[in-house]
Amino acid sequence: MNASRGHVAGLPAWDRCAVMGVVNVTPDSFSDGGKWFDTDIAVKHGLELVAAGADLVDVGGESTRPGATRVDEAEELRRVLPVVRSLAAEGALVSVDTMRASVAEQALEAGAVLVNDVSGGLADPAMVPAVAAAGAPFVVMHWRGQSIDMNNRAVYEDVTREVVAELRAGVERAVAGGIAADRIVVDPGLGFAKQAPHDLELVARLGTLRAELGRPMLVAASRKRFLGRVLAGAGDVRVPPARERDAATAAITALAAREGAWAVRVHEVRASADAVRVARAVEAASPADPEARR
Ligand code: PMM
Repeated sequence: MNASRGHVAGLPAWDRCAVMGVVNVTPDSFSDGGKWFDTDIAVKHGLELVAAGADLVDVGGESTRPGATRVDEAEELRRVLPVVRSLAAEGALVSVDTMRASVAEQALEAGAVLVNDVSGGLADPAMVPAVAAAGAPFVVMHWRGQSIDMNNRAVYEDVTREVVAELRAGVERAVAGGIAADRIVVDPGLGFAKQAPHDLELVARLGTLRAELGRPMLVAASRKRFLGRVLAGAGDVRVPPARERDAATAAITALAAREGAWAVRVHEVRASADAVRVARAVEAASPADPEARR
Protein backbone atom coordinates (compact mmCIF):
# COMPACT_ATOMS: atom_id res chain seq x y z
CA MET A 1 0.00 0.00 0.00
CA ASN A 2 1.13 3.53 -0.64
CA ALA A 3 1.55 4.62 2.97
CA SER A 4 1.09 8.29 2.11
CA ARG A 5 -2.41 7.69 0.72
CA GLY A 6 -3.54 6.84 4.23
CA HIS A 7 -5.85 4.28 5.67
CA VAL A 8 -9.22 4.90 7.28
CA ALA A 9 -9.83 2.81 10.40
CA GLY A 10 -12.95 0.71 10.00
CA LEU A 11 -12.67 0.41 6.21
CA PRO A 12 -10.63 -1.91 3.99
CA ALA A 13 -7.06 -0.87 3.10
CA TRP A 14 -6.99 -0.54 -0.67
CA ASP A 15 -3.58 -0.62 -2.38
CA ARG A 16 -4.67 2.20 -4.71
CA CYS A 17 -7.06 5.12 -4.81
CA ALA A 18 -10.54 3.73 -4.05
CA VAL A 19 -13.54 4.45 -6.24
CA MET A 20 -16.81 5.54 -4.64
CA GLY A 21 -19.81 5.27 -6.96
CA VAL A 22 -22.68 7.75 -6.52
CA VAL A 23 -26.31 6.70 -6.07
CA ASN A 24 -28.44 9.85 -5.82
CA VAL A 25 -31.97 8.90 -4.74
CA THR A 26 -33.21 12.38 -5.62
CA PRO A 27 -35.50 13.89 -8.22
CA ASP A 28 -33.28 16.96 -8.65
CA SER A 29 -29.50 16.34 -8.42
CA PHE A 30 -27.69 18.42 -10.98
CA SER A 31 -25.86 15.53 -12.58
CA ASP A 32 -28.34 12.67 -12.65
CA GLY A 33 -31.47 13.97 -10.91
CA GLY A 34 -34.49 11.69 -11.14
CA LYS A 35 -32.78 8.79 -12.85
CA TRP A 36 -32.43 6.58 -9.78
CA PHE A 37 -35.33 7.97 -7.71
CA ASP A 38 -37.21 4.66 -7.39
CA THR A 39 -35.82 2.34 -4.66
CA ASP A 40 -35.46 -0.77 -6.84
CA ILE A 41 -33.86 1.18 -9.66
CA ALA A 42 -31.47 2.86 -7.21
CA VAL A 43 -30.43 -0.51 -5.73
CA LYS A 44 -29.95 -2.00 -9.19
CA HIS A 45 -27.86 1.00 -10.18
CA GLY A 46 -25.72 0.67 -7.03
CA LEU A 47 -25.03 -2.99 -7.81
CA GLU A 48 -24.12 -2.07 -11.38
CA LEU A 49 -21.61 0.45 -10.01
CA VAL A 50 -20.08 -2.28 -7.83
CA ALA A 51 -19.88 -4.61 -10.84
CA ALA A 52 -18.16 -1.80 -12.76
CA GLY A 53 -15.47 -1.55 -10.08
CA ALA A 54 -16.82 0.65 -7.29
CA ASP A 55 -15.22 -0.10 -3.92
CA LEU A 56 -17.92 1.86 -2.10
CA VAL A 57 -21.34 3.22 -3.06
CA ASP A 58 -22.43 6.60 -1.70
CA VAL A 59 -26.21 6.80 -1.21
CA GLY A 60 -27.77 10.25 -0.84
CA GLY A 61 -31.36 11.48 -0.65
CA GLU A 62 -30.84 15.23 -0.75
CA SER A 63 -29.59 17.29 -3.67
CA THR A 64 -26.84 19.80 -2.88
CA ARG A 65 -26.67 21.45 -6.28
CA PRO A 66 -26.25 25.23 -6.14
CA GLY A 67 -29.56 26.84 -5.24
CA ALA A 68 -31.13 23.62 -3.92
CA THR A 69 -33.56 23.84 -1.01
CA ARG A 70 -33.60 21.20 1.71
CA VAL A 71 -35.68 18.05 1.68
CA ASP A 72 -37.46 17.22 4.95
CA GLU A 73 -36.14 14.54 7.26
CA ALA A 74 -38.98 12.03 6.79
CA GLU A 75 -38.60 12.20 3.02
CA GLU A 76 -34.81 11.84 3.20
CA LEU A 77 -35.19 8.74 5.40
CA ARG A 78 -37.80 7.32 3.04
CA ARG A 79 -35.46 7.74 0.09
CA VAL A 80 -32.23 6.56 1.64
CA LEU A 81 -32.88 3.77 4.14
CA PRO A 82 -34.31 1.03 1.88
CA VAL A 83 -31.52 1.60 -0.65
CA VAL A 84 -28.81 1.45 2.03
CA ARG A 85 -30.36 -1.66 3.57
CA SER A 86 -30.65 -3.53 0.28
CA LEU A 87 -27.19 -2.63 -0.99
CA ALA A 88 -25.57 -3.57 2.33
CA ALA A 89 -27.48 -6.87 2.32
CA GLU A 90 -26.04 -7.54 -1.14
CA GLY A 91 -22.56 -7.10 0.30
CA ALA A 92 -21.80 -3.60 -0.98
CA LEU A 93 -19.80 -1.21 1.19
CA VAL A 94 -22.24 1.66 1.60
CA SER A 95 -21.54 5.23 2.52
CA VAL A 96 -24.44 7.56 3.39
CA ASP A 97 -24.35 11.10 2.02
CA THR A 98 -26.31 13.16 4.55
CA MET A 99 -26.16 16.29 6.68
CA ARG A 100 -28.65 14.89 9.23
CA ALA A 101 -27.59 12.95 12.33
CA SER A 102 -30.87 11.00 12.38
CA VAL A 103 -30.33 9.82 8.81
CA ALA A 104 -26.70 8.93 9.51
CA GLU A 105 -27.65 6.95 12.62
CA GLN A 106 -30.38 4.97 10.92
CA ALA A 107 -28.29 4.37 7.81
CA LEU A 108 -25.47 3.00 9.99
CA GLU A 109 -27.99 0.69 11.66
CA ALA A 110 -29.16 -0.37 8.20
CA GLY A 111 -25.61 -1.37 7.25
CA ALA A 112 -23.78 1.75 6.04
CA VAL A 113 -20.07 1.80 6.96
CA LEU A 114 -19.18 5.47 6.37
CA VAL A 115 -20.91 8.82 6.91
CA ASN A 116 -20.29 11.40 4.20
CA ASP A 117 -21.45 14.79 5.47
CA VAL A 118 -20.92 17.59 2.94
CA SER A 119 -21.22 20.08 5.82
CA GLY A 120 -18.50 18.35 7.83
CA GLY A 121 -20.81 18.28 10.86
CA LEU A 122 -21.77 21.98 10.66
CA ALA A 123 -25.36 21.60 9.45
CA ASP A 124 -26.55 19.44 12.35
CA PRO A 125 -24.91 19.77 15.79
CA ALA A 126 -26.03 16.21 16.60
CA MET A 127 -24.02 14.74 13.70
CA VAL A 128 -20.55 14.52 15.27
CA PRO A 129 -21.80 12.99 18.55
CA ALA A 130 -23.89 10.48 16.58
CA VAL A 131 -20.97 9.38 14.39
CA ALA A 132 -18.69 9.27 17.44
CA ALA A 133 -21.15 7.09 19.35
CA ALA A 134 -21.42 4.69 16.42
CA GLY A 135 -17.62 4.56 15.99
CA ALA A 136 -18.07 5.15 12.25
CA PRO A 137 -15.65 6.72 9.78
CA PHE A 138 -16.60 10.29 8.78
CA VAL A 139 -15.98 12.50 5.76
CA VAL A 140 -15.36 16.16 6.63
CA MET A 141 -15.96 18.20 3.48
CA HIS A 142 -15.11 21.87 3.05
CA TRP A 143 -18.44 23.71 3.32
CA ARG A 144 -19.44 27.30 3.93
CA GLY A 145 -23.22 27.03 4.13
CA GLN A 146 -26.34 25.55 2.58
CA SER A 147 -26.61 25.22 -1.21
CA ILE A 148 -29.41 27.79 -1.51
CA ASP A 149 -26.91 30.66 -1.35
CA MET A 150 -23.48 29.01 -1.27
CA ASN A 151 -22.26 30.74 -4.41
CA ASN A 152 -22.29 34.05 -2.50
CA ARG A 153 -19.67 32.55 -0.21
CA ALA A 154 -17.23 31.73 -3.02
CA VAL A 155 -14.91 34.57 -1.99
CA TYR A 156 -11.27 33.77 -1.26
CA GLU A 157 -7.96 35.58 -1.09
CA ASP A 158 -6.03 32.31 -1.17
CA VAL A 159 -8.37 29.40 -1.75
CA THR A 160 -5.88 26.64 -0.87
CA ARG A 161 -4.81 28.28 2.38
CA GLU A 162 -8.40 29.02 3.43
CA VAL A 163 -9.71 25.56 2.54
CA VAL A 164 -6.84 23.96 4.50
CA ALA A 165 -7.55 26.17 7.53
CA GLU A 166 -11.30 25.58 7.44
CA LEU A 167 -10.90 21.82 6.92
CA ARG A 168 -8.40 21.68 9.77
CA ALA A 169 -10.99 23.36 12.00
CA GLY A 170 -13.55 20.79 10.83
CA VAL A 171 -11.25 17.91 11.73
CA GLU A 172 -10.58 19.48 15.13
CA ARG A 173 -14.31 19.84 15.77
CA ALA A 174 -14.87 16.20 14.85
CA VAL A 175 -12.06 14.98 17.09
CA ALA A 176 -13.19 17.22 19.96
CA GLY A 177 -16.65 15.67 19.53
CA GLY A 178 -15.27 12.17 19.96
CA ILE A 179 -14.59 10.89 16.43
CA ALA A 180 -11.23 9.10 16.35
CA ALA A 181 -8.73 10.97 14.16
CA ASP A 182 -7.88 7.80 12.26
CA ARG A 183 -11.53 7.54 11.11
CA ILE A 184 -11.62 10.98 9.50
CA VAL A 185 -11.43 11.64 5.75
CA VAL A 186 -11.10 15.19 4.37
CA ASP A 187 -12.57 16.52 1.12
CA PRO A 188 -11.95 19.95 -0.50
CA GLY A 189 -15.62 20.20 -1.52
CA LEU A 190 -15.19 21.01 -5.20
CA GLY A 191 -18.08 23.14 -6.42
CA PHE A 192 -19.29 24.03 -2.91
CA ALA A 193 -18.96 27.79 -2.42
CA LYS A 194 -16.36 27.77 -5.19
CA GLN A 195 -16.06 29.21 -8.67
CA ALA A 196 -14.38 27.23 -11.46
CA PRO A 197 -10.94 28.83 -10.93
CA HIS A 198 -11.10 27.91 -7.22
CA ASP A 199 -11.92 24.29 -8.10
CA LEU A 200 -9.06 24.11 -10.60
CA GLU A 201 -6.58 25.57 -8.16
CA LEU A 202 -7.63 23.08 -5.50
CA VAL A 203 -7.13 20.20 -7.94
CA ALA A 204 -3.72 21.63 -8.81
CA ARG A 205 -2.87 21.77 -5.10
CA LEU A 206 -4.16 18.36 -3.99
CA GLY A 207 -0.64 17.39 -2.93
CA THR A 208 -0.46 20.46 -0.68
CA LEU A 209 -3.88 19.77 0.81
CA ARG A 210 -2.91 16.20 1.57
CA ALA A 211 0.43 17.16 3.08
CA GLU A 212 -1.03 19.99 5.17
CA LEU A 213 -4.00 18.04 6.50
CA GLY A 214 -2.33 14.65 6.95
CA ARG A 215 -5.59 12.78 6.53
CA PRO A 216 -6.87 10.51 3.72
CA MET A 217 -8.50 12.66 1.07
CA LEU A 218 -11.67 12.18 -0.96
CA VAL A 219 -11.90 14.05 -4.27
CA ALA A 220 -15.36 14.54 -5.79
CA ALA A 221 -15.08 16.32 -9.13
CA SER A 222 -17.55 14.16 -10.99
CA ARG A 223 -19.56 16.03 -13.66
CA LYS A 224 -19.15 19.32 -11.81
CA ARG A 225 -19.59 22.78 -13.32
CA PHE A 226 -15.90 23.60 -13.43
CA LEU A 227 -15.38 20.67 -15.81
CA GLY A 228 -18.15 22.03 -18.01
CA ARG A 229 -16.33 25.37 -18.06
CA VAL A 230 -13.03 23.70 -18.98
CA LEU A 231 -14.64 21.72 -21.80
CA ALA A 232 -16.46 24.77 -23.14
CA GLY A 233 -13.23 26.70 -23.48
CA ALA A 234 -12.79 30.45 -23.64
CA GLY A 235 -15.68 32.33 -25.24
CA ASP A 236 -17.58 29.14 -26.02
CA VAL A 237 -21.30 29.62 -25.41
CA ARG A 238 -22.09 25.90 -25.18
CA VAL A 239 -21.15 24.38 -21.83
CA PRO A 240 -21.45 20.59 -22.17
CA PRO A 241 -24.19 19.24 -19.86
CA ALA A 242 -23.33 17.10 -16.83
CA ARG A 243 -23.81 13.79 -18.65
CA GLU A 244 -21.09 14.79 -21.15
CA ARG A 245 -18.45 15.33 -18.47
CA ASP A 246 -17.49 11.72 -17.65
CA ALA A 247 -14.29 11.62 -19.70
CA ALA A 248 -13.18 14.87 -18.05
CA THR A 249 -14.07 13.32 -14.68
CA ALA A 250 -11.84 10.32 -15.41
CA ALA A 251 -8.99 12.71 -16.23
CA ILE A 252 -9.37 14.26 -12.76
CA THR A 253 -9.44 10.76 -11.27
CA ALA A 254 -6.06 9.95 -12.83
CA LEU A 255 -4.60 13.22 -11.50
CA ALA A 256 -6.12 12.72 -8.04
CA ALA A 257 -4.91 9.13 -7.82
CA ARG A 258 -1.42 10.23 -8.81
CA GLU A 259 -1.54 12.93 -6.10
CA GLY A 260 -2.31 10.30 -3.49
CA ALA A 261 -6.07 10.77 -3.08
CA TRP A 262 -7.55 8.08 -0.85
CA ALA A 263 -10.71 7.91 -2.98
CA VAL A 264 -12.64 9.59 -5.76
CA ARG A 265 -16.44 9.95 -5.78
CA VAL A 266 -17.84 9.47 -9.30
CA HIS A 267 -21.11 8.85 -11.12
CA GLU A 268 -19.63 6.77 -13.95
CA VAL A 269 -17.38 4.18 -12.34
CA ARG A 270 -15.81 2.19 -15.14
CA ALA A 271 -13.64 4.95 -16.62
CA SER A 272 -12.46 6.10 -13.20
CA ALA A 273 -11.65 2.53 -12.13
CA ASP A 274 -9.53 2.25 -15.28
CA ALA A 275 -7.90 5.63 -14.61
CA VAL A 276 -7.00 4.48 -11.10
CA ARG A 277 -5.46 1.28 -12.47
CA VAL A 278 -3.37 3.27 -14.93
CA ALA A 279 -2.25 5.71 -12.23
CA ARG A 280 -1.33 2.78 -9.99
CA ALA A 281 0.72 1.15 -12.74
CA VAL A 282 2.55 4.41 -13.43
CA GLU A 283 3.15 4.87 -9.70
CA ALA A 284 4.57 1.36 -9.41
CA ALA A 285 6.89 1.99 -12.37
CA SER A 286 8.17 5.29 -11.02
CA PRO A 287 11.85 4.86 -10.10
CA ALA A 288 11.85 8.16 -8.20
CA ASP A 289 9.24 6.99 -5.73
CA PRO A 290 10.49 3.92 -3.82
CA GLU A 291 7.49 4.24 -1.46
CA ALA A 292 5.14 3.42 -4.31
CA ARG A 293 7.02 0.22 -5.13
CA ARG A 294 6.13 -1.43 -1.82
N1 PMM B 1 -20.60 16.55 -3.97
C1 PMM B 1 -21.91 16.28 -4.12
C2 PMM B 1 -22.55 15.40 -3.23
N2 PMM B 1 -21.87 14.81 -2.23
N3 PMM B 1 -19.85 14.46 -1.07
C3 PMM B 1 -18.55 14.74 -0.89
N4 PMM B 1 -17.86 14.14 0.09
N5 PMM B 1 -17.89 15.60 -1.73
C4 PMM B 1 -18.53 16.25 -2.74
O1 PMM B 1 -17.88 17.06 -3.43
C5 PMM B 1 -19.91 15.97 -2.95
C6 PMM B 1 -20.54 15.06 -2.08
C7 PMM B 1 -22.68 16.92 -5.23
O2 PMM B 1 -22.65 16.17 -6.38
P1 PMM B 1 -23.87 15.21 -6.87
O3 PMM B 1 -25.14 16.02 -6.73
O4 PMM B 1 -23.57 14.89 -8.26
O5 PMM B 1 -23.88 13.99 -6.03
